[in-house]
Amino acid sequence: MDDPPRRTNNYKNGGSTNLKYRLLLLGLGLLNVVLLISAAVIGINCTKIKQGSLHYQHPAAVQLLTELRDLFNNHSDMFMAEEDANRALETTVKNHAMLQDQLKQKNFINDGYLKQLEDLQTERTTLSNNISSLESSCGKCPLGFIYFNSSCYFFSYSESSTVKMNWHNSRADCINRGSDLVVIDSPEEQAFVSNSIRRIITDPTSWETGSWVGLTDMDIEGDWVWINNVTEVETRYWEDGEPNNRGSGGEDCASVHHSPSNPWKTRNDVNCRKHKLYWICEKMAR
Ligand SMILES: [Ca+2]
Ligand SMILES: [Ca+2]
Repeated sequence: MDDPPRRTNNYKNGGSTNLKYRLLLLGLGLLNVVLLISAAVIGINCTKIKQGSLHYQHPAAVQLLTELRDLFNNHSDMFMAEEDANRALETTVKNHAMLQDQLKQKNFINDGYLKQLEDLQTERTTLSNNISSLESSCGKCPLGFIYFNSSCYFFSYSESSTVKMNWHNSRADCINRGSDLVVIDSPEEQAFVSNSIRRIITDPTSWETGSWVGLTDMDIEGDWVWINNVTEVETRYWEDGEPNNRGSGGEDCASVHHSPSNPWKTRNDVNCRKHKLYWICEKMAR
């Protein structure tokens, strides 16, 4: 009879190892169960805590939240109102600037109208004076003569701006018109002549735009005598530096022309025969 196979030490060692594995597996399983239970408990508690925190509402907190919400809503309303007010302000400023521009334009137009009105009033005054002058001189002066202070005056420039003659021919023309060269024997007459030549002479800076008057020193040099034999004693009506009797043949006949720097200083001595100028005639009014 054969002996039963003997269990070797290896066999013994293999059984011990299996037992360890089983024990280890059992321990791990138990540990898993414990961990699973712990996770479940923690999850449940977390859920409770979370739910409790969500649903927990203290009255003071609720009031604060409500006030905070109201404040936020009020702030939003105020912000929107501020924006509306800013837009309205911008519109108002633009409208104001536009109105100011319109006002400036209207003032400019009004100034133009006022200037035109002043010009028309001045023109009406001038026309009125002319009518008065014409009415007062009506029938007193020949055609082409201007009435002033009981005399009639003819300014050749007003008849022709191109015709000029020497002093002798000019005097002859005046005589042909029933007059003679003007004799200026009062400040009023000097002012009348000064104003008249200022109106009719277009180039007041040149002596060649002057007009002959009835004043000469052809008999005695430097002794100025009017054609009515009255010696001129006034010297203030000569232009500065005149009379100077300059040039060959001298300058023995007086002319007048407008002096912008001093309307009173109108007189200049000119060569009677060589130079040709306009002339002024005078005769007594009827
Ligand atoms: Ca002279
Ligand atoms: Ca001179």
